[in-house]
Amino acid sequence: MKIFRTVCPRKCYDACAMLAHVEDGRLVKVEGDPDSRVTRGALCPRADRYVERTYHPDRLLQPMRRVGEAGSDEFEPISWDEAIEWMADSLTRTARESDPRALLYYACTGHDGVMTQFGNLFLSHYGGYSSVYGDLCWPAGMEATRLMFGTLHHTPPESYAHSKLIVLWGKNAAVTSPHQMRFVKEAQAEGTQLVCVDPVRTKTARLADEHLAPTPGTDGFLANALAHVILSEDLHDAEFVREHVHGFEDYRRMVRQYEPSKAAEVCGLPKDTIVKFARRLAAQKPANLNAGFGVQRYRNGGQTIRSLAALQVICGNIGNVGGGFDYTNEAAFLARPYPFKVPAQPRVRQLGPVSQLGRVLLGAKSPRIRAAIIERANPMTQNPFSSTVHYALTRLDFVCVIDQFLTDTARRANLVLPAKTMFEETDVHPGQWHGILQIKEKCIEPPGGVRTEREIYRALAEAMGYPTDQFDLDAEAVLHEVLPAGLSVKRLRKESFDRHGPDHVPFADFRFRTPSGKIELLSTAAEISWHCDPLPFYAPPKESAQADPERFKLFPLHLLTPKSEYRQNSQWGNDPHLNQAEEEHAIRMHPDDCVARGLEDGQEVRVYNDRGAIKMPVRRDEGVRPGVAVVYSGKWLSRDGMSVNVLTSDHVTDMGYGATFFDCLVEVEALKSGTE
Ligand SMILES: Nc1nc2c(c(=O)[nH]1)N[C@H]1C(S)=C(S)[C@@H](COP(=O)(O)OP(=O)(O)OC[C@H]3O[C@@H](n4cnc5c(=O)[nH]c(N)nc54)[C@H](O)[C@@H]3O)O[C@H]1N2
Ligand SMILES: Nc1nc2c(c(=O)[nH]1)N[C@H]1C(S)=C(S)[C@@H](COP(=O)(O)OP(=O)(O)OC[C@H]3O[C@@H](n4cnc5c(=O)[nH]c(N)nc54)[C@H](O)[C@@H]3O)O[C@H]1N2
Ligand SMILES: [Mo]
Repeated sequence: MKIFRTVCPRKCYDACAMLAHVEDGRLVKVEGDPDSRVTRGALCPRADRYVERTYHPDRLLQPMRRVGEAGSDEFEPISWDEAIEWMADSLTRTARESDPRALLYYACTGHDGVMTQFGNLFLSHYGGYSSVYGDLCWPAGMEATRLMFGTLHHTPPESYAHSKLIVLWGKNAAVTSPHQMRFVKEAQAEGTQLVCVDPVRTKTARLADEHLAPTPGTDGFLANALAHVILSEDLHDAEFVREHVHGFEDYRRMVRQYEPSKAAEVCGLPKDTIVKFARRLAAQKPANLNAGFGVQRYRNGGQTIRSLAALQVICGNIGNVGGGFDYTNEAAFLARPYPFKVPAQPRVRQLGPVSQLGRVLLGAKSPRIRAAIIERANPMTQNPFSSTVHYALTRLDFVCVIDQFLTDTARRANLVLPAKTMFEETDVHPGQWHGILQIKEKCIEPPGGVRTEREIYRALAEAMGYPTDQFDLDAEAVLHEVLPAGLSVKRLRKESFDRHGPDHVPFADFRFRTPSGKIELLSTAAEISWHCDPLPFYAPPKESAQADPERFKLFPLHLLTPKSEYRQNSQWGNDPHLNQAEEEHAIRMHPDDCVARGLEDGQEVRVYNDRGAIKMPVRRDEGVRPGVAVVYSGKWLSRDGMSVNVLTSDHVTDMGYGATFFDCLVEVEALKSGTE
């Protein structure tokens, strides 16, 4: 038996440190690494299923050619030689008859790491490609945090022990960052108070001392109203603001208009609750405020995060032990790109924001998109307004998907190539919560017939007559170049790398890499870069009663589609054990909203708007705010008969080119008998 230290490479907060047990070349057990300071020997329910995932009977083990219609599971196995020849022919024809930019290269976050760069090396030789910009996940909040503080610092997990108050705002840490939640609970046991702000009484909200459930997308208004109370009652930290803040007087003038009585109306919370929460924020110092990604999946997401961060600024909760505004960790970007030598930079055509993948593919002209390579991504289920992705993919001449399973996206490919798992290639991976860089060690060989992406692109380069020497670089050689200065692979094998350590206090030196060198409540850069107001004024979400009363009349429910505890986006959606562990897959609504529509508990309903419709049972749930409906995302069209993203909007966030998954209105009705 051999034991390897490794780390979960999903796009996830926790990046769990794991020990992989291997016997006779086979992975037999995966457990949490007890030596990790932050994940401390525990795994989430998904990582606990890595052995089963690796040897899942549905895992793809050889290249497959689709013989049935798009969406079906009719594929036949072909040899690697045939697959590579077909792919090389298709790409050569695309470039010859049209332009290299008639090829779409699309990768998402199914597997992070630095060994994912070989696709780009191949495309440099190919000469060009089309792409989309932005990100489905976190960019509005990242941009907002950067505009205000200059960098994305994050407090270390240990700092909660010093906080009097922790606010988890639009973050369901008990589900999406369970190891963080352990630290929160430990602090609570010592007297720290936890406030959770979420329209839904989530697992996290149930653990909180206070839960505020505002109307979705109105948090910016709420935060500005809290600031109104804090400033009008002179509860702010005047000295901190004088020393370290740019634009305070403008901000103070701005928040005057956000009266708590107005906020009560807009956010649907009692005025008294708002006033009390404001006083609490100012009084219970040091306080940590952690904004989740959920709160920025709206058109107004960036400005909302700026309003949230501003609260910590005016209360002087920046640079102090136990304080801090947390969003994500700049350490997530510790590794640099590998300096490949390429004949010329590829000509990249940016088609548009990733949230509009389907729309921009359909609209691309001169050249139109003819072919696509998709890896580490499942846009058929994960991208918003997914019916547009469906139309776009089925119109292409050639689609190659590299994945471990026959996902909804893979079913629309002409050619599917089997992908390696995390245990089959060495790489490094940082955590976006704790920021610790860990080695992900290769511990087993890929099963016969499976190649790493690097090997796939190498074979393709060879078939197309490109030089292959750089594709032969192994993981150690790549890591050697991309790791932060002074850090070696050898050292990383012995211990993980934490740039700051457990006692780190972000911004303790009060130096901010912003244009003014101070915290920018007033940001000219926001205006120049994003045409946003330099102050964090509130604008309603695009799909709301305030912004679009006509739409609201037709579709009066806010649909939230957050993460399930039992899937990683769409991953593990094919795990029978986890599917069983999840509560029934249903749309959850407040009993009043069910009664108003004559819906019985458990009844089949149709959830619809002008983009699409799905059907599923409804569950009456007191924990969901009236006017809101909740469906966990990540179900598979091919397995579960529906993907919630046929309903979601493909608008773009106010900054960072993010997606607006939760900025989505729907209506729900009883399924009439005989309706499909
Ligand atoms: N409605 C709704 N939609 C959402 C969200 C939401 O909250 N609500 N969240 C959004 C967010 S935050 C994100 S990050 C995106 C994620 O979107 P995606 O990254 O597209 O989705 P995933 O389901 O994580 O995984 C993509 C695929 O990668 C494959 N994969 C895993 N490892 C490897 C590998 O080593 N090589 C290759 N080639 N493939 C591999 C998996 O099998 C999986 O099919 O989804 C977004 N979609
Ligand atoms: N179990 C599990 N964990 C995961 C993932 C997974 O798929 N499964 N995916 C990982 C990834 S890719 C990501 S991006 C992270 C995201 O993890 P989180 O940061 O927790 O973000 P979300 O799950 O998108 O949303 C969090 C909460 O925001 C709430 N919310 C929605 N709208 C609003 C609003 O207007 N105001 C407020 N205050 N709250 C609102 C939702 O009800 C939800 O409970 O999780 C990571 N961890
Ligand atoms: Mo994400």
